[in-house]
Amino acid sequence: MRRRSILTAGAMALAMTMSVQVAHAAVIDLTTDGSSGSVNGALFYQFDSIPTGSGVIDSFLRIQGMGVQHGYNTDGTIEYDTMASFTHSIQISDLPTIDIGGTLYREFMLDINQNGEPILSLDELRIALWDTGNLSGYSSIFASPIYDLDAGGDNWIKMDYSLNAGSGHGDIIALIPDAVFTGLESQYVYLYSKFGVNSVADDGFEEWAYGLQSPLIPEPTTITLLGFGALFLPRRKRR
Ligand SMILES: [Ca+2]
Ligand SMILES: [Ca+2]
Ligand SMILES: [Ca+2]
Repeated sequence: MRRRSILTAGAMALAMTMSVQVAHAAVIDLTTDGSSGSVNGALFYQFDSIPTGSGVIDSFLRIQGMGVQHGYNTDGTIEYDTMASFTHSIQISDLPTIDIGGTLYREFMLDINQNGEPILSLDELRIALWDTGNLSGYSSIFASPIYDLDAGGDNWIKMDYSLNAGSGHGDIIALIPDAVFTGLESQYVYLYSKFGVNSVADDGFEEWAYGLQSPLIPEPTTITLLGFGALFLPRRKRR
């Protein structure tokens, strides 16, 4: 009897924890130099990725609009605010990996371009896999993404264009756990993103890319020094 009540209390505590997680909504503030944050296992990092020229990165998705804008990469018919130039399919094998704290991640770079309103929100980010690279019509694969920024709550990422202003400067590094990229390396990677809901988009395009030769972010030891360490090291208690 006593044991049963303990189990029930444990189950209730677990249920409460789960409900808190479901209701959890986070704002990852990347508006200071070198700031970072984590959502649903992915790491987001404010970082000046230069150079961003051809031969260094492959830009695979450009989105441009005013206010709210969204789109995804495909070799098929482009939709929404996706720009035809540069947008194309990519495969898992294209994405460089980086080991951080014993966990392997796949790296994406985001280059934002704003003018009158430097603060821009990344409100939705979904990554999905498929066997072919030319899906159109906002395929149902996005209903079963391997990564969803909004899984468990309406999360968003706050970014500041002015930190890395000017052409050729990437702004955000997104590291998605390699473990979610299940299946063959030849599988196609679809990235859907929406900007401007919490802070409006203006001016130039937003562009997703990956490093052609290696990850764009520095070696893990350097990353720790720059700030990722805060995610892995226990905080000191104040006395
Ligand atoms: Ca930029
Ligand atoms: Ca959101
Ligand atoms: Ca823009």
